[in-house]
Amino acid sequence: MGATRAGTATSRERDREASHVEILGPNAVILRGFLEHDEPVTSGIETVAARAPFRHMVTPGGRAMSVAMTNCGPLGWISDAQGYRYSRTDPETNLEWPTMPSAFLELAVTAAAAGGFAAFAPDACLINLYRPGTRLSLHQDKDENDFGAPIVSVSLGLPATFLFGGARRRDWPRRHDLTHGDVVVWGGESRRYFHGIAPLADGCHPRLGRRRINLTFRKAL
Ligand code: MD3
Ligand code: FE
Repeated sequence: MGATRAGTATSRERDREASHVEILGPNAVILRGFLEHDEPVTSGIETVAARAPFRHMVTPGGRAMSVAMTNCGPLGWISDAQGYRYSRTDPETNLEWPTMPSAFLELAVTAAAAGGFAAFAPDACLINLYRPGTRLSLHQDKDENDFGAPIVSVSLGLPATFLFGGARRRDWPRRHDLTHGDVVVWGGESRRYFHGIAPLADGCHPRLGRRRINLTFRKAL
């Protein structure tokens, strides 16, 4: 579409564009449809999960999380009775986490740059698996050391309602749909905001079936 028409584009015309940007909050942008070729990413997930299977981690309070998770990269986020933290090894196997597939790293770095963060160097990728009914309650991500680095998230499969609050738990969350191929870059103030995922609605995605998978790239150390 020509630049001269951009200002008058209808929503149907925007739908045909490869990708467009929506502002979510201070230094937070949704890059709609940023992921163009999902195959290298979905096959990367299979490779990672073959060595570090998805599992329901237990919160410090002793409850199994609704989301199933695994990790790749030098550091992986874990939760157990001792608390939340990053670990070099998978507590299920005592092996190092699988290497971050090159397609993951390239996606994270190019998305961060598109969102205004040059030279993003993630050392952790948390992979969340949602089935119909799975939810992630409002929380902050504060187990990372470097709050100057953004978090990049990639949504695959079934659509989800993302809940985006503010700096305080009582800040009423706004709702945003995240669908297959959307990439979000969270930096600045937004990096500390409360957020979550509403219970996943049932459906069947042509590529992923009855699942949603979310990758979050982080600089943990
Ligand atoms: C906003 N994951 O893994 S991705 C998480 O879809 C997490 O699985 C959700 O929240 C998911 O911690 C949401 C979007 C996201 C990720 C991290 C953020 C939004 C964020 C950190 C700070 C602010
Ligand atoms: Fe989070």
